[in-house]
Amino acid sequence: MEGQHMRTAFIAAVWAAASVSSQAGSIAFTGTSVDLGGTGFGNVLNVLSVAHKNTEYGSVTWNGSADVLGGDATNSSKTQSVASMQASGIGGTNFAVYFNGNEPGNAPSVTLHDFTLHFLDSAGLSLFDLAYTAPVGGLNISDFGGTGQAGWLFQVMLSGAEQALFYGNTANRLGMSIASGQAIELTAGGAENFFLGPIRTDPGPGGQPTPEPASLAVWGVLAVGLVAAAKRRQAAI
Ligand SMILES: [Ca+2]
Ligand SMILES: [Ca+2]
Repeated sequence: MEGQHMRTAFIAAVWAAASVSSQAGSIAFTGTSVDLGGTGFGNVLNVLSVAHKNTEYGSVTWNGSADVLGGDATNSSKTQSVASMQASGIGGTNFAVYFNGNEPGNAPSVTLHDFTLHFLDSAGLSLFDLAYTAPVGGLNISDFGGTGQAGWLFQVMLSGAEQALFYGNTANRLGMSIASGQAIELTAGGAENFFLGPIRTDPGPGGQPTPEPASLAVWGVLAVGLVAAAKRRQAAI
């Protein structure tokens, strides 16, 4: 009887933990860049553009009637909170943030740290935030392609509750921020830009998708075969 109680309590605890974790979504770096096929920023859903030499941070939120820009996000034509994202094909977990750097050829990389997406209602009040947490030392990224034409893909995975809350009203808006303590490093040249869209899979200029397990297995079999062949050759000598 006591065992039964303990098992029930254990199941309840696991269920509670699972319920809590299902409340919060996450943002993941996919390690791939994709070709957006654009010719500039006129045909992407811009959210944040930051430009500053050496380090960059900044933010865009919504106060109920206008965007509020902060830090190095001074370009109001490329920094704007976004409403009606569903019209651009974003929905469910089919939701990406694309990072499109703009760096000179002699210093092509930047180091990206944490950033936060702000899910807001039409009055600018917070529905919830979702943060991307970079690995220790940040993500060193290069190979950006043209501005507005390519981007490194971060997948935004909203929980079911977050999807219902955010997509439930097309007047809800998305803002974004990079805190000063999480500034992008090694920046030069033109602005670094973040824009939104559905998930794409066509590889961009730096887009080297990590090998899938199936193709890794093929390489593994090939390697084993080559080693075996080398041993046979050695034995024959
Ligand atoms: Ca650089
Ligand atoms: Ca730059």
